[in-house]
Amino acid sequence: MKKINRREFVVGSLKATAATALGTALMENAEARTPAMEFSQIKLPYSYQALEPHIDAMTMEIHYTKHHAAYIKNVNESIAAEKISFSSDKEFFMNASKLSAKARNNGGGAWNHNFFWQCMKAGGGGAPAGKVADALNAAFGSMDKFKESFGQAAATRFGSGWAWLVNDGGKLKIGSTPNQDNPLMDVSDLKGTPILAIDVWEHAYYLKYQNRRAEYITNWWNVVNWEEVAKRLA
Ligand code: MN3
Repeated sequence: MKKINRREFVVGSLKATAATALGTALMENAEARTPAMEFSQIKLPYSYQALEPHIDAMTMEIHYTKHHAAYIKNVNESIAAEKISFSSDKEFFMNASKLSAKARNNGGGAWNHNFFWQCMKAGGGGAPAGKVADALNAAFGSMDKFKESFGQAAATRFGSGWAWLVNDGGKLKIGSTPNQDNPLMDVSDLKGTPILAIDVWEHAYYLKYQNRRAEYITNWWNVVNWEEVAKRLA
């Protein structure tokens, strides 16, 4: 390991201080110009390769850097252009029926993917432990039945969309939404707080699975992040 001499240390500290001051100034400046609300893309919690072989690196990279990034950019454009001002994502989605198609579709796309990335992890899958297993068994009869219903919702969503596990006022429910709609939207038939979701747009699986959506869904269980599900159920 390289030993840092005193002079280098002092110079390094000064640089860090200057950078902090500059960062604060930039932040204050940005705040003054920022619209009332803004969506941002979370940092992917793992590498593009991390979910191999179930989800390939190329799909992850395109999905994150092209599709998701575009939803973020487009919804923020809409928010600025249409002067949309809500205090939270939740309020934004509760008013989805009043939004333009661009704001609704891209807002959904922005939020849904941030949620989706966290539904997965490297070395995920397996059987959930403790209270997650208890909750799913109680609501759906067994883990197998839960997976079957959720898989069915994902497989039968016609065209592009999402399948969800939601908590609707203390009751766990499974359903799906078209396009980039989500269960937080007032326009959605399925309502509740999202607990788990799978993206069944073709862009989520086509490079590896082509038209075989069912195979993608089956393999997707191998990357599910049950710890995250546990946090959301808490
Ligand atoms: Mn997608």
